[in-house]
Amino acid sequence: MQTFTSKLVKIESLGDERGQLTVLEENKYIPFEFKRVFYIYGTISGVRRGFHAHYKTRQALICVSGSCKVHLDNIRRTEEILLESPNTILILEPNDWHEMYDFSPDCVLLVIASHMYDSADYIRDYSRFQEVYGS
Ligand code: T46
Repeated sequence: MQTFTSKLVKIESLGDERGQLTVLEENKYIPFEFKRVFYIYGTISGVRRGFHAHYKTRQALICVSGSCKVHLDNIRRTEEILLESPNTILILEPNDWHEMYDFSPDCVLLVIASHMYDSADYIRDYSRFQEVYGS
């Protein structure tokens, strides 16, 4: 992932004899202040979602259950990321086009976002993505 601004971060798990607990805090493992949390689950087998980049929204993606893959594209390179641990975060920067796929039936993909939802912040057209981030 070295040429991507997005990056994978390992989180410490606070486990004891009762089980596991993981904490996420602003400006610690999540390198931004966040305004919104949503989660994607019950994804039908074979479905691919995403297909966009953003202008400003930064996000943190965590598979808190199950697994899924994320396809990243920064115009110069593509990469496939496997998310399969509640202790790994993908810090997804706005300039990386992303698609999520291969969701396991038990996948719960938690997403923490820096901004409130705004459909105008999405770049859903690949040509527009190349115009904005190509140079
Ligand atoms: C992203 C990836 C990782 C809202 O009304 N509010 C929200 O906060 C969100 C996230 C979505 N919506 C509505 C918009 C659509 O009508 O929920 C519907 C499904 O959203 P979308 O098709 O954008 O879902 P994905 O899985 O393609 O993308 C989502 C996020 O939208 C996006 O920011 O980066 O997860």
